[in-house]
Amino acid sequence: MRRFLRIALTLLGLIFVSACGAGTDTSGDLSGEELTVIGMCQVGAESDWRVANSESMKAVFTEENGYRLLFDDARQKQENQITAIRKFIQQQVDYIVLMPISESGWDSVLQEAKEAGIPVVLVDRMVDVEDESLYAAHIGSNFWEEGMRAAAWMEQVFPEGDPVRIIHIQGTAGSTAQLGRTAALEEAVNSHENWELLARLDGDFTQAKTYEVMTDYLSALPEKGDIDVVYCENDNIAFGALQALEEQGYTCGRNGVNIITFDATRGALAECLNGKISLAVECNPLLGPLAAEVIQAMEAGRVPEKHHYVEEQVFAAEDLTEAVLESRKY
Ligand code: GYE
Repeated sequence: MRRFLRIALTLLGLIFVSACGAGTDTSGDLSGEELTVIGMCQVGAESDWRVANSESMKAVFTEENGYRLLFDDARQKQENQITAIRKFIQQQVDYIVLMPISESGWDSVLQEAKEAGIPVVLVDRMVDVEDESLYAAHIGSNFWEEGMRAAAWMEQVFPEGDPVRIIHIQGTAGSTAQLGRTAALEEAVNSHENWELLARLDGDFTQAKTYEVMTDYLSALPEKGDIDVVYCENDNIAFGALQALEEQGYTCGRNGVNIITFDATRGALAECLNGKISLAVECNPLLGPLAAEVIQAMEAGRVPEKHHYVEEQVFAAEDLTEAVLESRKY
């Protein structure tokens, strides 16, 4: 309906503009577009999960499916995401899909989108805003629950009372994935007297950063450390940690340092199958179809449910099979 009005207004505008003899529109205004225009603000390409997530979005929001997708890669910077949202508002897109890098700092720009009448769909992470009406829906994972699954596995494999010495490597500070997975580990450590947090490092969800901080940490130890678990907040952190640990002479796996990871992308499942990663907790990046469903519901005039969570499972090295790895889509 809104699009129909926009088309009519744009046509009127065009008649007016050509009557005045000036035919060029430099505003980038897409309000007359017949396809549903989606302005997408992606975090970046920091991880395998993120790349799979972007691909899933691009695969559903195609012209054949009736969409024009304007995809913005913020290169891991919130200010770039905010600039992209403002540009999409100016262009009068039909919907904004936002993967917010962190939870805070969204009130004003989302208010601007609301005032422009553009619904915002959050994908993956959440925003921390006073007014829930600033976003139409959220689609993603329950990161705290993912962390609790990892803690439950630790409880099951480490004999009660034995020391469990843990290194915790966090993802991007202030992101929902970091906050949830960290909160779960903190709760678990606090409720087990024999679990000890040796160090907390910042891996920013990337392999390169983690390799660097983990190498620094391990090489500063006076002697080889007794490490039972490295709790990695995503697969790329796990890859960086594994690389650093092996280089410093540690054995990873059920009889050495147990790497726990989140995402369970193909690369991590392969390391799990070969025994170097002990546990991979799934976080599903293939959120494109669900995002399209929510947008279709709004197009049909329905109010979508506010929160949509996806089903996820865990893969332990001991029961992972080649067949599961083969069938992995991301
Ligand atoms: O775990 C990580 C990515 O927010 C779920 O961000 C996402 C996380 C994912 O970079 O790999």
